[in-house]
Amino acid sequence: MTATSPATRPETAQEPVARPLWWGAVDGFVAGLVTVGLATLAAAALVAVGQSSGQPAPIAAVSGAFIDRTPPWLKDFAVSTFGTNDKRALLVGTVVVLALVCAAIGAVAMRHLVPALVAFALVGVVGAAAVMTRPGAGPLDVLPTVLGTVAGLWFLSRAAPAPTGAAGAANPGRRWLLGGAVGAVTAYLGGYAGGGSSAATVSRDALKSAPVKGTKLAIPAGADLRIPGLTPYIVPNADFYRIDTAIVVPRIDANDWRLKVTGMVDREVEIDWKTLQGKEMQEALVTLTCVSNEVGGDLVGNAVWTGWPVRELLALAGPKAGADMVLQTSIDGFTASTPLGALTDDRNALLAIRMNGEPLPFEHGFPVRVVVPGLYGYVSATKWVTELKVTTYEKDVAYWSTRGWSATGPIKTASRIDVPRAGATVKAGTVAVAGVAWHQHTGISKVEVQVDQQPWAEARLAADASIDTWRQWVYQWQATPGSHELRVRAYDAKGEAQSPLEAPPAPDGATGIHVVTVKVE
Ligand SMILES: Nc1nc2c(c(=O)[nH]1)N[C@H]1C(S)=C(S)[C@@H](COP(=O)(O)O)O[C@H]1N2
Ligand SMILES: [Mo]
Repeated sequence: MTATSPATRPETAQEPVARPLWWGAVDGFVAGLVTVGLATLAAAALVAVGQSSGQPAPIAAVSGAFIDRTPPWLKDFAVSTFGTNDKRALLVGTVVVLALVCAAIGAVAMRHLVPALVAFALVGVVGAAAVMTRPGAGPLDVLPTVLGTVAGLWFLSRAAPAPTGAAGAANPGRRWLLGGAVGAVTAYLGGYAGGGSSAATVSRDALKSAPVKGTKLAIPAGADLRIPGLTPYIVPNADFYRIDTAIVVPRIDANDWRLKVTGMVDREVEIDWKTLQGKEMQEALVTLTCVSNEVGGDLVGNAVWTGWPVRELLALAGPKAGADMVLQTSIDGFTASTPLGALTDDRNALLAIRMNGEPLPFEHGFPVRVVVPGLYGYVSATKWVTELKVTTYEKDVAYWSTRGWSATGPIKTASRIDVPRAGATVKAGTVAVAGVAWHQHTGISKVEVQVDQQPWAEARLAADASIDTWRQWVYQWQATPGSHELRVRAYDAKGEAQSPLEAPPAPDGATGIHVVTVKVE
């Protein structure tokens, strides 16, 4: 008989079994890794074979569920602390918390195996619950998390000492190495495969070479002052700010994309990618702004958008009298409440498919997003849009409006100094003070700069390309040595000055004057 036979047990049991607590913690951690790895890989497989349109990977699902339950103040804190990395920070946070919980369970398992296994299973149930409450979740979505959890339980029960103390005491290094390798490799493969659906990339690449049907836009030469340090008039896609609640950027195969118009309409209509391609496209310059932008902040950007006017699609459906809002829905569950009027009047509200001539980047909504001049992004600029429900403000409430933000989101007049930067040191003499000012769909008529307590002086405005975009401005300042405060204020095309009152972004956009302090030598 071999060493595993009952006859030899007493022999092994006589060895002193001194298992330090951290052994158990490592076992718990590795069990968690095995669970997450297998679940992530299985989730990627489920998506790859087209059996899931939800978020079957548990880590992403838990983070996503967390975001959707985040109070506005915490969201503001996350955006201001981590900027556009807020999602990565949340994913890392989720993983760290899970790792600690698993380690604790592993430590408990050394003494009390059954309660530890129950606790581990409960963690799995939390993951499964998050997965099943994600938008678009189907019954099969639960499988990856169940599979992973069962594997983790098995690992943990194997790691725990046998009643005699023999099995668990032997060779933990090998067990950790094997479990760790399985967990890490499957997590890596799952993350890799889940990150990019190749069909989506192929459909996006196909649009690169497709001809654009419609009119080309002419941008006046003088719209960009080309001053070093001044944000370019048109922001390149790679530098464009990004704000969304998607933990994993949706990668949609354009050929699977459909947009439905529902609700208070004469007839529901649906449009697919091929039909949209055949439409007469329009190019429009529109500056997007986030309501969370602080005074002087950079959550604003200008791009050329190519798309089909939303009003033409809505006209096919025929909105009924009494409707005053369109509830836009995205594949990721995000919703936006847009005033119906802004989508049916003559402004350039587009179902955009291109950004600065390129197919929309996945991060910015490929295959189709909405862009509406004059409204903050959270009430208008739905990425990965899938449904437009014609309705009323009384009946429906959108994603951020249930979280304390205003239901309608007209953009406020604002201005920003880009150069010199706050805290910069410049040479005495003529210094170009320059920046941007915006009030989309109204336009900017005047910008003024104030140095210290001197009278406000008029800046020179760059050429006006559209009332829907920001406008660059420059003021030639005769700088004298010392420390100076520079202020800017803008007037919209109606002659109204921006509000000097300091207000935070919530609930409907920040106001106040941007001030920078610079040193002159
Ligand atoms: N699907 C989806 N669309 C969305 C959001 C989102 O969270 N999900 N965020 C909105 C917000 S708050 C803003 S400011 C803009 C930002 O667009 P961008 O990321 O392309 O700059 O997208 C809007 N569209
Ligand atoms: Mo936003």
